[in-house]
Amino acid sequence: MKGSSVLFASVAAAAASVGAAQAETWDMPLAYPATNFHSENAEVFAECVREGTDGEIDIVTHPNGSLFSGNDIKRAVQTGQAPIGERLISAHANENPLFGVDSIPFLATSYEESEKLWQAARDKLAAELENQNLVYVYAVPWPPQGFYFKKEVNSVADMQGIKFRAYNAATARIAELAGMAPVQIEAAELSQALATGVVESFISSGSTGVDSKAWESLTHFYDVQAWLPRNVVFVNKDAWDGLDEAAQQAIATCGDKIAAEGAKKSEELSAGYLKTLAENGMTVSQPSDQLREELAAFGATMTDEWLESAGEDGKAIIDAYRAQ
Ligand code: PCA
Repeated sequence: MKGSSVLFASVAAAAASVGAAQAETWDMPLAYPATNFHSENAEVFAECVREGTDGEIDIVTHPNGSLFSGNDIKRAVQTGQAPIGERLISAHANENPLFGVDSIPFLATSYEESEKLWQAARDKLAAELENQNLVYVYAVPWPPQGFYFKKEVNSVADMQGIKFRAYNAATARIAELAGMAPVQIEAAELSQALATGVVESFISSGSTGVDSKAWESLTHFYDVQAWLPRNVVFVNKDAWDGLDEAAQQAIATCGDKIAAEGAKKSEELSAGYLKTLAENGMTVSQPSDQLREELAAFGATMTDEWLESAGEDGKAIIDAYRAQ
């Protein structure tokens, strides 16, 4: 990959300098399966860019962590090993708390709220990505996050000691607050981790529960709707700067289109995933009042912690969100 992207950068620079259109293949690493709706959106985006640039940019998606594993995608794009990629942005909250704005429990729990929060946060996130040599293109929310267990769980006391799969700092923190043992695992490895008992519970969308066939190992899903985390698509800034303005505009326009369509699709598919879990034998239900209250208290704690860590920018985002 490294060799071809270096070649790519020099070809793009040469093309820009003579003002000629040059067909380029852009490999796009994705972390989730080809059949996942995010991966399907990326395909639609690629087609849109192909059309919008008259074939100048040919984006080829590589789903399921096949080119770079989820955890390596952001760095790969920052360093130019891949010109474009998609990543669950909250997985990088340890680099900058702003990247975790979409995973603050119970702050924004519906598609409408998630959209408002993102409107309030997007420019600041894009600026931080730019500091990291990345150009923001689009983001799409996952369906609301709920808990998967292999037994009935009605309170935090019922969670004690359970091995819990985490995918970002917030999910690890919830485990800690609940007395569970967090293990960081990519979605692509989740089925295996469940089957071998490395983990026995997790929090995620119905989408990932279906992708992972959670019913093969687990029995209960609690639809707590804790937050709607986002996948963000970004371009390496040097690759971006090597494009002419028309190509940049075409990519940005496609990004806006896919962001809108992707959010709609996520919402439309949401209930169907839970139905699939139930059809495969899982008990899909609302949390008990006690569990709901205990989780809400975690949410309050974690909102305070996030505001503490995210400083002025974080406060400005939450204030702007709450003022809407
Ligand atoms: N699926 C991803 C992130 C959030 C979601 O719904 C995962 O579990 O890795």
